[in-house]
Amino acid sequence: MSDFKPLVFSGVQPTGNLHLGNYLGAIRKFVALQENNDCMYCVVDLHAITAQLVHEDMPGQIRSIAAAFIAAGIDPKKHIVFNQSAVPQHAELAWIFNCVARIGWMERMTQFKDKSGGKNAEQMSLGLLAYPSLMAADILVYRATHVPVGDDQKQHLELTRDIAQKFNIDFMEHIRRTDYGIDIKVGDEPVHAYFPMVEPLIGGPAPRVMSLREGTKKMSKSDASDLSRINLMDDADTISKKIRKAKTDPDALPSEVDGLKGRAEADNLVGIYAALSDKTKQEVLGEFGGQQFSVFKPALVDLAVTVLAPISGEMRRLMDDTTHIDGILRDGGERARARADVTMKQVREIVGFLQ
Ligand code: AQP
Repeated sequence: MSDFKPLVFSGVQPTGNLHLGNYLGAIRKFVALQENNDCMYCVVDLHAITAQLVHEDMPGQIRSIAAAFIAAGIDPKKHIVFNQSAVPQHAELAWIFNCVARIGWMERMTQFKDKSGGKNAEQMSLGLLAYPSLMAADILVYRATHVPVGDDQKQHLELTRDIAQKFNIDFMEHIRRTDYGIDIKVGDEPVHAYFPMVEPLIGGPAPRVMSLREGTKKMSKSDASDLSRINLMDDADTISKKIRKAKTDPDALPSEVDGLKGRAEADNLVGIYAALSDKTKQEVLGEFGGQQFSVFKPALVDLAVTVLAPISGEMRRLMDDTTHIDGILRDGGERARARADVTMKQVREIVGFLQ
């Protein structure tokens, strides 16, 4: 297949207030990648009902994620911004992947264990267990090759590769009978396949932003404490209060990155500063090494407000004009459906469904 091209895909769940972790781990990377790549950015609303079925304002939540994408700098004309439920092919491919993947693969996912609280697993929705299968379908229904995500999604992307690989092997002979195959490498082995092996794009100084209240727990929308996270829509006073109250230790900042070992909270704040200022942690410590948090925290407040205020201002403006946001999502949905339709016609043929 000669016209197979790299494609960037990623998604964000409309499950509440976007926070600094979502921004640094994902959205900021989305913006950087759009310069040189074909990108699709999705509000994954089907995922949002896996942990909690009923949401008070689902339309508002969907719009706010789309508004965050645009406010952060994503160009919806050059790239595709859409919501997942507008493209039914995601769910169709996810069903096929449910039959490719094994239950044990799903039960091993740490996010499922965390969200189900271990012992309560049997009380969780079947959708929560199958979440990674839908995520694999989100990506592979476009045969996307690169996925920018935070570090917490690494395991799900490994599973996406496992699902792609099993599909490619299970249907190897069927794929050979079509013109749709591609030549890829699995490790060093050349393989004729249908689905590519996705590359996760994880990295930078803050791939996993941690809670401001507990340096060993990730910053999350669903954390009961609002003080644990900086929301993209927080105003300057709130950001200042949250950073001032952020848990730290009594020591001064070290001058070398090695000195952050065993100091999860300090490491987190330095990582946030580095990511927000496009510096390395070492460069930040070059500036603040030997200083107390009483000096570092106000500098972090200034930086966070400078970076986030324009984004939250633009998000508010966009959220006031729902017609505009809805138009972007509708247009993106149409373009995404056209692409997904090509893949699903081929997948149905490979699997052997009459159409
Ligand atoms: N703390 C984090 N640090 C870095 N990246 C993060 N991401 C999430 N939290 C952090 C990245 O943000 C993208 C969108 O995440 P999501 O909303 O789709 O799902 P999530 O990972 O489950 O995020 P939350 O905030 O923890 O939501 P809830 O509480 O609803 O589960 C992903 O790329 C993710 O890696």
